[in-house]
Amino acid sequence: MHLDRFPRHQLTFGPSPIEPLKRLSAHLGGKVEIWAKRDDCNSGLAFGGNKIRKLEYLVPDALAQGCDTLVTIGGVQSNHTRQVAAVAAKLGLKCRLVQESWVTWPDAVYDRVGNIQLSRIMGAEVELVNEPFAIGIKQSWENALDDVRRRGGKPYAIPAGASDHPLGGLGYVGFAEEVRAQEQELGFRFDYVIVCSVTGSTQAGMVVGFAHDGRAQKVIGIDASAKPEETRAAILKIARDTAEKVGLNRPIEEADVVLNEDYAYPEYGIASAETLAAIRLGGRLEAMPTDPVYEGKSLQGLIDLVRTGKIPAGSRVLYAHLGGVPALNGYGALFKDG
Ligand code: 5PA
Repeated sequence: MHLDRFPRHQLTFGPSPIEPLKRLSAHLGGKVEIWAKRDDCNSGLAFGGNKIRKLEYLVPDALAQGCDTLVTIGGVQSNHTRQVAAVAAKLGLKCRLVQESWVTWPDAVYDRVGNIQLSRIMGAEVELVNEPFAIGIKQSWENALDDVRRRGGKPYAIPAGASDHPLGGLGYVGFAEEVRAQEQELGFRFDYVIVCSVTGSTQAGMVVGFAHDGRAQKVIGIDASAKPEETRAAILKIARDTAEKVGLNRPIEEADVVLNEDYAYPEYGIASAETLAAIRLGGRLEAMPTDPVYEGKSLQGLIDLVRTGKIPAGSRVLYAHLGGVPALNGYGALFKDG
């Protein structure tokens, strides 16, 4: 593999820490060792997260093209748009965000707090658009790109989640390389990696990165889109494109994309009672907050897979914590009693 062929603009602190979740492991019977890789605190840029790691590979392209405005899209409480706003501010670029009504949520301050508040504070131009959730290319985003051009700017187009972009899968190939180096120090290898998936490039990058040492199918995606066919297709496409880019020595097969659909209910952006229970458990046992849209669902998946023995006794499992905690502010009513 040749990840180092691609220029990388460092935005993370360096390798994100891996830590054991001892109280959670014990609570679930102590037969599976649960560890977390903390990409939720991988950067000082407005709380970091998985998009910062991806954007490290898009930024050199944006700068080389002489772009002056980063343009992207997400829901009202998108973590991705907040991280793009952060990167733009840090680099002295402008930022244009399309925030669609992907989630219908009644908290009165939903469009004032958390991610969207941070994006506004960092100077992004935020446009609220009344359109439903979908991970594909959206007209509203094309319109924003046109608008920047019309005003004489030079936009750099970043699709939802930085996923459907030629360089979008590279960051999480790097994640796998980082894990391999950390495993050397720990003196063991993880048997499974748990990752939340929606737009697909996080898992796609991991699939390619871990295919390098035969572990592609040990990357267990937990769908949070509730549109698993679209997410699965996105992961497969991005993984294949990325594998070719980095020169992986074997093709990516459909079976390499493992996506569990069991925890995305009732719908994208809405937490089930079981997701909320997982969020509380992570908070109470490990002081590790997770959000109701993404990481709470993958934490619920991890807990259930351990409890039901689908992750067998004796395994070591790595939970990739991808960030997203600022969105909790938009869901305050859910936790008013803890
Ligand atoms: C997101 C995505 P992928 O989109 O790469 O599959 O990652 C899923 C994911 N965890 C997992 C967190 C905290 C995430 O924010 N967020 C999107 C956003 O707009 O924030 C792209 C959907």
